Amino acid sequence: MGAIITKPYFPEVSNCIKYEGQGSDNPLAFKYYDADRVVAGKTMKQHLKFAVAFWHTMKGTGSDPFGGGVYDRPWNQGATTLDVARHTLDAAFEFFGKLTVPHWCFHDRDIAPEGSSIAESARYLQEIVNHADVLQKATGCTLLWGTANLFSHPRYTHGAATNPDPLVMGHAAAQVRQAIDATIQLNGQGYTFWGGREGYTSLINTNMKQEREQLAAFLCMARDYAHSQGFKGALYIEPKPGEPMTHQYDYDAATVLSFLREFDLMDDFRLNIEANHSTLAGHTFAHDLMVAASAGMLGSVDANAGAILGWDTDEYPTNLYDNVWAVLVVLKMGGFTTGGFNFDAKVRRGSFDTIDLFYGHISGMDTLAHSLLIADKIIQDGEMDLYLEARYAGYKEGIGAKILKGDVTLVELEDWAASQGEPEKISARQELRESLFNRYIYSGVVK
Ligand code: XUL
Ligand code: CO
Repeated sequence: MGAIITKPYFPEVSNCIKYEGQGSDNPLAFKYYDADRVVAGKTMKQHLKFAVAFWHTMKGTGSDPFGGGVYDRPWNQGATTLDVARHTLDAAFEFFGKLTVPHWCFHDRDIAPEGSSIAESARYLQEIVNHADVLQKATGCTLLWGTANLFSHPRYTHGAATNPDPLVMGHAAAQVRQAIDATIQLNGQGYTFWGGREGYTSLINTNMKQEREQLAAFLCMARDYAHSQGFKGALYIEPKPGEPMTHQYDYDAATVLSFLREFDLMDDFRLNIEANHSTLAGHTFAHDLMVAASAGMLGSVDANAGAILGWDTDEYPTNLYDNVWAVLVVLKMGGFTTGGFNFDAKVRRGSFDTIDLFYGHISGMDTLAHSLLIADKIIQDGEMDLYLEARYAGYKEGIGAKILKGDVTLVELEDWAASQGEPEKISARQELRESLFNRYIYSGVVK
């Protein structure tokens, strides 16, 4: 990582965070994330492709549904809103450098203020993107993905692309057009569409069929624009089941895949799966990742964790079990290409200090690095794969293989079953499998 080029907004951390190993009791050191350590043919840095989310880290205020902001951030100062934006970006790149993350992610309205017209907003964004360009070149930290905030402004209350008023979609088009340009200028590897308010609260006033068609039409326009500008990165849809709307059109991975198939968009979009969104949809994180990966559609991951509160609490990932599964799915699909692990996570309301931002990210990075070592060990040992192969062996040859090839009729299958009699009752050994899996988790597998 390049030199720190701004005044220190984080004086409590004077140097870059280093790997000190499991024996270290330094809270400002990595215990597992050793960026250059090679695992399964790539460095940890290349596998995990960590990104910091600008919105939570730099713009988070600690507000919740019961109270407003509580943090005093030293970068929240300046004569104009553009000055504040510049200082916030300087502070962000100081943070990225000290944390040694290779990437970051932003929404247009996180990094630049909204103007009083489309043209003024575009000017503000361009100024700030030019500044980000300089900071990226100076530090080596680059954009994982960009996006547009199509949910905070009051005009988006009834949705952006799914709004009954095409003028609202027009404003969304302006933001997405400008945010795609910003992503291209900053060499972003991807561009994300999270639905925001694309959903509804009641069918009593909603034409669901048309709203979904509007959304598809909007995504087509955005895709065509990105391609016309030579954008080579990936376009992602990020599923989420509810919040802010009661019913979100991008409920979960399976719903998004079906939407993309319905509107013939499978070749143009991939999925960005977020842990806390999967659990809000009633799934595990691993389930949604597996649904996306099985369809060859897993693009990137928003790493975080939910709590029992029942809303999107966006905590840092600290749970080895869930994250070993996540890394397993990523390794088995051959790793990320354009995507990575973006920490869509924030410090708790009571974690007032800027140093808490370091503790949160260090903890998340170590959890995923540790998970990488364990997932690699599971794959190397091959025991889990052997078990799965044995369990599905009936489909490897004979009638099973013919079924998968589509070479058997229903009647032929009936005749075969009649000749075989009752199937054996074979235990799925779930309890044994769980205990074997835990051996990997608890052995720690490091050194
Ligand atoms: C909202 C969420 C967003 C997206 C980007 O729950 O996850 O921050 O990741 O718009
Ligand atoms: Co997210």
